[in-house]
Order: sequence, then C-alpha cells, then structure tokens
Amino acid sequence: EGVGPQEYLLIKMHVLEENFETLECLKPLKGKEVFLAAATLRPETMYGQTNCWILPEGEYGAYELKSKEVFVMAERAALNLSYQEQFEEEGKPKLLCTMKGSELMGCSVKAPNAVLEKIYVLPMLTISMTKGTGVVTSVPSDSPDDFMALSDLKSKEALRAKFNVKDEWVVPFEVIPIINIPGYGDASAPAVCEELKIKSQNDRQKLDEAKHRTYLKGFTDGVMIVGEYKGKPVKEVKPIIKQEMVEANTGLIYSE
Ligand code: A2H
Repeated sequence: EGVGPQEYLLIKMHVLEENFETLECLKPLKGKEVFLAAATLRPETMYGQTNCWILPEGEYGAYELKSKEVFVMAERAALNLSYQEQFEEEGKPKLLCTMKGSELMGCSVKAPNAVLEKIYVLPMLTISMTKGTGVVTSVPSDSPDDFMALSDLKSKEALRAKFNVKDEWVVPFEVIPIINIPGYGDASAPAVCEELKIKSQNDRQKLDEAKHRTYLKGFTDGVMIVGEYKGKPVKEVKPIIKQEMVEANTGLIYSE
C-alpha cells in the first residue's frame, strides 16, 4: 500500500432470491437486484471463490445506484462511489436500509466467474471497514488471509457456533486450484501458510510475509490453470479479465 489512489475492481456478488425470505435484514430489499460489492486487486482469481467475507461487527448499508442496482457495502465506500458517478447525486448515496455484518451470515450469492454456482457469506475478523467496501471475496487458493480464515472456520466448531455459521456453508468448500506458481504449485496460499507454519487468521506478521511472497510471484510467474485463459501467464490475462468483467457489468472500477 502506497500513497496515491488505489484502484480496485468491485465484484458484484449477486444475492440469491431465497435470502429475501430467510434473512430479516434483506426483507426491505425484496424485488430489487442486490449485490454484495467486494473490492479485489486480483480479478483473475475469481474462478476460485469459495465464499464471501463480512465483518460480523461491521456496519453495512444497502445503497441504490443510479442503475437501480443495490450494493451492500460500508458507508464510506458508497460515499466514494457517489463521487465516481455511480449515484444520482454526488456526495449523497441513496441509502435504503442498514444492517450489521452478523445479520448477513449465511447469505447465499452467485459470484461472477466463480467455478462454484452458489457460495455463502462467512465471518472474517480481520476485515478493515476503512478499506475497499468492507466486503471481501474469498479465494483461499491464492490469498493466505482467505485460506487461514477458512481453515479457522473449518477446524474450530466453537468459532462457527459463535457466529451462527452452519456446517453446510463451510464444510463442503475446499480450495480450488486456479493458478500455478513454479515453486509453490497449484495452490500457493496453502503452500506458503504451511511453509511459514501459520496458525490462524490472527497471525498478522506471518500473514503479511505470506501475502508478500504470493502476491508478487502470482503476478510475475503465475500461469492460469482454469478458465478461458488456461495456460496463459497471469500478468498477460489480468488486465484482460478485469476489462471483460467491466464490459460484462459483473465488476466495476473503484478508486480510493
Ligand atoms: B484480494 P490492499 Cl486471491 N479488509 O482479493 C481486509 N482485506 C480486504 C479488504 C478489507 N476491507 N478489502 C479488500 N481486501 C483484500 C483476492 C485476493 C486479494 C487474492 C490474493 C491477494 C489479495 C481475493 N481475496 O490481496 O490492502 C482483498 O483480497 C492481497 C493484497 O488494498 C483485496 O484483494 O493491498 C486486497 O485485500 C486489497 O488489499
């Protein structure tokens, strides 16, 4: 992270119809097109999404864009988007309702480009509400933070119980290999987490080191092993996939 603006792709994770009956906080939004808007720096990894992360203690809002689509995200991100021509009024994003992250647990979504048809919202305790949207998509094959947060939920029944996480939202979901990095194999995040003996999502120092190792190498040496660009280098296809998602309206560029 440097000075100057950071450009993310906001991934539109489509909230499935069933949630408008089952989740109290989404009832006011029934009939609308609702998305959890997740900020990512790795659009080429979206094939490997296994879940969506939300901060249980976080405050989120549902905002109606000028396109009439509704994005669930932190207020700060909505305000930023209002200065990026996404809302009717600059500086005044249209808020429909608010919710706590904990109310969204188990929400099912269809995520763009994902190999899996349906994935669920799960708790991540290290999300910052002052970066991106406060919504993070999870790609445990290539993100050490995502891998450890998913491993924590899989191995700790008490953690699942604390956040009302049902086994079926977690247990069936395994790492999906999507990128080969010479030296790290087909799933770099689990390999590096093991190499550094990382114990949990709270092992900040080691996770920063793991992120550093995988992030740079994924870009410079990574080769896609799934999808339309199978066999091609990450550095070549990353901008193409990003552009394609913008054109397909499954993602949108966001700066802060
Ligand atoms: B990345 P930077 Cl596969 N709190 O997307 C915590 N983490 C957040 C966040 C928030 N509010 N908003 C975004 N992020 C995550 C994919 C990915 C990411 C992979 C590998 C590495 C990676 C799937 N998760 O990021 O602080 C998002 O996770 C490593 C840098 O702006 C986003 O990209 O540098 C990244 O952190 C943005 O982090």
